[in-house]
Amino acid sequence: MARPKIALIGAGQIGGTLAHLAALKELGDIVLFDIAEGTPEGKALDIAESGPAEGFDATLSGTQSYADIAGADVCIVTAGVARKPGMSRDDLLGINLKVMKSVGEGIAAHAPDAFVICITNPLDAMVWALREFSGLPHEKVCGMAGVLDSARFRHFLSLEFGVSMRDVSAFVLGGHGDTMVPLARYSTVGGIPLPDLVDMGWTTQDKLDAIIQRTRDGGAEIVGLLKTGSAFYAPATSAIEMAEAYLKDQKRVLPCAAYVDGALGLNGFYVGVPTVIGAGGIEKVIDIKMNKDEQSMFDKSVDAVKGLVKACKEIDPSLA
Ligand code: A3D
Repeated sequence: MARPKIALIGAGQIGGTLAHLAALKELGDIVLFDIAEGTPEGKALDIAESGPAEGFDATLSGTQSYADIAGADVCIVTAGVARKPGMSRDDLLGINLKVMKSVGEGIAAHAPDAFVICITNPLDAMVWALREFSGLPHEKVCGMAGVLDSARFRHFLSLEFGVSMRDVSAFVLGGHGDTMVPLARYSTVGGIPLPDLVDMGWTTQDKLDAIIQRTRDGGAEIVGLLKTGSAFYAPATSAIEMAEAYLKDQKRVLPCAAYVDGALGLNGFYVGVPTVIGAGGIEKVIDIKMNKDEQSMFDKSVDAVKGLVKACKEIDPSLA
């Protein structure tokens, strides 16, 4: 049986890290696509040359032609630009929307059966636009954000409690941005929900609130430290976890930006929700029950994403 084919659209910081991780994990053969001539070819060759020492079996190649992603099983999209000083949100939206158009058309023409994971920001609006431009089934197009946001929450909680990150599970919903909704009630240490841990005196509500805020600001914290560019190791790891769940039909329960039609009071909308990822793509959106406070945070987050989608439709009337 041939190895699966993984197309990475965008060979920047995250794209290169995705290629390295996919090779190390032997998830399949890897094609890096980027408009920057030489970048995908150079990264592919560099990673391939680590193969003898690592002992992986995978071919890596770089390209500027969508024809080379033909038949890809998974496409992970990081193509686009990041916000630069002086650039408004709408400027960024306009530029990355055009990128999503070319990527969506490229995937539709050459890899229409792929499971597509979008990482390009602003995430929830870009995954919606990518789905619209590609015309792929909704369950085959999703966005990576919740796995990363939850991983950040889990990391900070493990530091607070002094326990292994493996024993901390966390739940983050909503859009990827300031309005994301880390749900303490559904987050646990060794199965014990966070509010119970506060009652037990293992931490305080103030400390928990500070951790939740640090999670919301997780991306900005890294940008502030790096000064140029944004996080790429953990974002790449998170998308690889989703790709692996699809390729190995793992039925993983992972939060991601998925098309929600009927669950959580939403009709036909992309936002961060708990899902099951397996060979069918997004096989299920888990319709959790929220209390009044959680629902109002979630509604606020949904409204923020709706604002971005509206702005996309104004920029490109073909999407309206
Ligand atoms: P970067 O290193 O700039 O890579 C982006 C790549 O896209 C560059 O190599 C560009 O040449 C390439 N590119 C630009 N236009 C096109 C095009 N039309 N077709 C193909 N390739 C193109 O960025 P990065 O890898 O650090 O980040 C990529 C994206 O992920 C950005 O939009 C970030 O904001 C976003 N991001 C999202 C998260 C989430 O959790 C959702 C986290 C971190 C970064």
